[in-house]
Amino acid sequence: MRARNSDKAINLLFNVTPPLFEDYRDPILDALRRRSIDARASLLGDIAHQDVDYIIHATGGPITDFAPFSNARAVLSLWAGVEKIVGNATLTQPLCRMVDDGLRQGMVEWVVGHALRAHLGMDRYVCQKPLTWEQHVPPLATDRSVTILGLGELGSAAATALVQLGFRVTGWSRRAREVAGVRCLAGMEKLPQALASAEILIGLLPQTPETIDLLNAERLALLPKGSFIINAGRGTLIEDDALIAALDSGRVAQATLDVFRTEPVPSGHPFWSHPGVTISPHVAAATRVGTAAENIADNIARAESGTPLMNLVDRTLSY
Ligand code: NDP
Ligand code: OXD
Repeated sequence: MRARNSDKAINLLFNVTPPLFEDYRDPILDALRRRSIDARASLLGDIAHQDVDYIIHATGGPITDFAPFSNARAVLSLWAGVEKIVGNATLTQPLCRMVDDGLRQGMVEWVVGHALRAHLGMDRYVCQKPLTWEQHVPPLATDRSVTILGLGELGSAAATALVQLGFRVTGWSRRAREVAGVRCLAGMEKLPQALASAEILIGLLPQTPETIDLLNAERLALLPKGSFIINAGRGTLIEDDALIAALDSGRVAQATLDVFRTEPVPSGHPFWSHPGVTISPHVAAATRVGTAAENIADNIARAESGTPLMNLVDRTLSY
């Protein structure tokens, strides 16, 4: 990594949409200034390719060929999920993804909210019109088993919050993990066990070749009857047709989906009309400008001082 010449302003190229440029430019430049780094911000077309030091990236940005940016020291994603860029063959620069306190807190709130909604059967009273006087007392959280697929930054934070509420939480990941109070399982051979106890199943996995269609008909059939699915990782995790069939058969009582194969969900897709599906339009957790700008600035400061980058994506794993 090139050592920093402190007299020279560095050049940031924002590979983002114009509204995101407006949102992020000043917070990132300010955060860098607080770290004694002067920087200039540009959009594609405003700067020579070879002068770019860092690329700030978000899905929807205009650059698809990263090869001409031969002096760029890193591509820094504003998104946690990098499936749309990680396989780009022109991208040889280090790729860092977003790990952000705002993103983490937002996801914890969203997951806990929907887990409690499922656990308490809230829809019964919220959606039923006219309401009839029927009492359904839910079990306590201590008698409810929840499984979280993915025990990374977001999954482990959600698992911890659910443990604090008293739920019996199982977490599943690729490598062995330890999260206090969570029964941690790892690897494909443990997936059936993780699914078998999932009265509430929460998806917080990245999209990789291994996770696409992971929840097919055969695996959905391993869930306890009447389970709830809450997916906020990526929409490719669950086969759409298999999910509809599992809902129709009662294997799955309800699915709350924040992520989809195609976003927005195309009109006419069965999810729109299925009574067991709640569509949440990819709002589970958003990167927050304030905390994310600090993250980007921290990483640039590290690169400039020759310290290893944080949150590097492992290209061999695709996340
Ligand atoms: P991390 O990379 O921190 O964690 C990913 C987790 O998934 C890890 O525990 C990892 O295992 C596990 N995993 C990956 N592949 C496999 C596999 N083949 N088998 C078992 N476990 C696997 O990611 P984050 O927690 O930060 O984010 C997760 C995803 O959430 C993002 O990739 C993104 O798609 C999505 N997201 C959605 C948002 C929304 O608003 N809906 C907002 C932000 C993110 P291991 O621990 O062994 O590495
Ligand atoms: C992300 C997302 O990956 O919002 O950051 O899904």
